[in-house]
Amino acid sequence: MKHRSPIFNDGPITPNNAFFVRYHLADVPLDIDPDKFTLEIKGKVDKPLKLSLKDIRKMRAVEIAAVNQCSGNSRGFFNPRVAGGQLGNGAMGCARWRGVPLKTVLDMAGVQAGSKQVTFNGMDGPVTDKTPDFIKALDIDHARDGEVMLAYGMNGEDLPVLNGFPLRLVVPGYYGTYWVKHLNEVTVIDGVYDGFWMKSAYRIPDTPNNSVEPGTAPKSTIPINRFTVRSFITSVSNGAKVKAGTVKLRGIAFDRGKGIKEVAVSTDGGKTWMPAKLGRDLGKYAFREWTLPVKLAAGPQELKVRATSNGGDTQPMEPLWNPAGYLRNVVETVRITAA
Ligand SMILES: Nc1nc2c(c(=O)[nH]1)N[C@H]1C(S)=C(S)[C@@H](COP(=O)(O)O)O[C@H]1N2
Ligand SMILES: [Mo]
Repeated sequence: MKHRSPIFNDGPITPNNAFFVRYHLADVPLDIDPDKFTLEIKGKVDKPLKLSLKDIRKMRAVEIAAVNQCSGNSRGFFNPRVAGGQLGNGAMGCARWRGVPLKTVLDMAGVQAGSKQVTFNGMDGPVTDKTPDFIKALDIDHARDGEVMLAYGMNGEDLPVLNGFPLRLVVPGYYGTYWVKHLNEVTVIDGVYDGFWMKSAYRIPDTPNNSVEPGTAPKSTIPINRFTVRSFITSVSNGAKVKAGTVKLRGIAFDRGKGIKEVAVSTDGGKTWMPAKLGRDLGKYAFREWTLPVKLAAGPQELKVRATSNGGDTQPMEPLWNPAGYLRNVVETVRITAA
């Protein structure tokens, strides 16, 4: 079938060779020697560490299925338009990540009292000295929550080179910007990190729904953090032609980590909604599959899908707006023709 999403219609796990790739800096390390690679844990710790990949692989491993989504996923649909990569809906994916909890190595190093944040730096670098290095930060309690992970495995394989080989941060429920790739430097600090990629970039309005009147600037901002709840129809896409009668729709939903409570579908422009059947549950951070057979009469059809999380969050019928084009989660509409 032509009009469906080949990446996301194949179950809740996104294959490694179909997973999106995103970088800020041009100097991407393509030939890291895993035998020479080291991860440094330093800063406000009692015992600074230098761990080899072997050291890390020897520690007790954990696995989690979690969605990685770029903050700017779907930015290209913003109206009025905003600056930045005009992404469609493909800058997201769900994988089984394998590695060790960040907490394990932080505990080994011994975080000192009064520490406030942990910063993360990878091996890629800027090509000019005017570009700030890509460094991200998490609050110390978040970094030690046992879920934030140093991952070396993705869907049963080593991390692909462009997804962060040999080690990346996995921050379940949080936007991809925090999922630092080729991670080799973890620094515990006693202040709030004020580098460019935290202080100036990746900020959202400090308002209800983190949105502002379209075209206006927020008075104050906060660092982007957890995902908004989203859902997609993956079995048909805009422009598809289907046979009139019963059509089995399917798709995916995900949220910030509460898990999906309900997915509903409308075939009448949002007047009435039918609950879909939820599929395999791979955990509260993963894509959740859904299916629903609907009856479609001959003619143009407008299909809508809306998810609600266990936290009670749901998707707006009208898009919210912010100047950086983040957090998009309007109810998606797919227009098809039944004949
Ligand atoms: N070292 C490094 N890590 C990085 C980035 C980067 O530019 N450099 N970009 C981040 C952003 S913005 C996103 S969306 C994710 C994308 O992860 P992926 O390329 O594995 O899909 O990586 C994050 N980790
Ligand atoms: Mo991103």
